[in-house]
Amino acid sequence: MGIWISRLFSYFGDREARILVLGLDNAGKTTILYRLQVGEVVSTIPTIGFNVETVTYKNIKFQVWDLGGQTSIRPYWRCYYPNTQAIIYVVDSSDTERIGISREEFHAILDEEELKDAVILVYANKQDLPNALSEAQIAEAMGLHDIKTRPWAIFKTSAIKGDGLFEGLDWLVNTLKTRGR
Ligand SMILES: Nc1nc2c(ncn2[C@@H]2O[C@H](COP(=O)(O)OP(=O)(O)O)[C@@H](O)[C@H]2O)c(=O)[nH]1
Ligand SMILES: [Mg+2]
Repeated sequence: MGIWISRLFSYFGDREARILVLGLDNAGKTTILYRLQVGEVVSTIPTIGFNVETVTYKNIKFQVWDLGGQTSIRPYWRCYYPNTQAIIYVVDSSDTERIGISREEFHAILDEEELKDAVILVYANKQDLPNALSEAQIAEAMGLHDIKTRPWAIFKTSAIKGDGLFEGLDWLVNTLKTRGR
């Protein structure tokens, strides 16, 4: 387990905190969740019909689900919004065909009132693939520069190799600490 998680914990103290790991299916979210090595990944399929994976470290919950697809289940996503301090948004950098959909889903999440204070960390994942778009191309395609009201950053990652993930988390922890909320 990395030093970042204990730093994150020391920052939150005994406050409840949630970090959402979101993106289209196949982006690499589940792979990342395991890579973080925070603890046991628990998968639940609520009656509502969408799968949520959760890893808990003390009072900090990391929760993962796939965006896109059925619109009827979306209202239920709100159950997972309270106390969300950060969103880790994962993009498959090689999936140029669906980058527009990923952008739409991303901005819909950014527009959620309950998530408006969450810090945004974007992983431009699958950088090991030869056809992967660069970090700058992903930033452009995702409209990251339109985000004016809260901290955001993009990191290039390969969840398979383990590259870039912890650099991103370091940024996240430092940013949360600087904000002091
Ligand atoms: N080449 C490559 N494949 C990856 C990377 N991250 C995830 N994958 C693969 O992409 C597929 C989907 O990953 P998964 O974590 O299940 O995506 P999820 O649907 O977002 O949870 C799997 O076959 C992973 O092994 C990466 O950084 N590089
Ligand atoms: Mg998954």
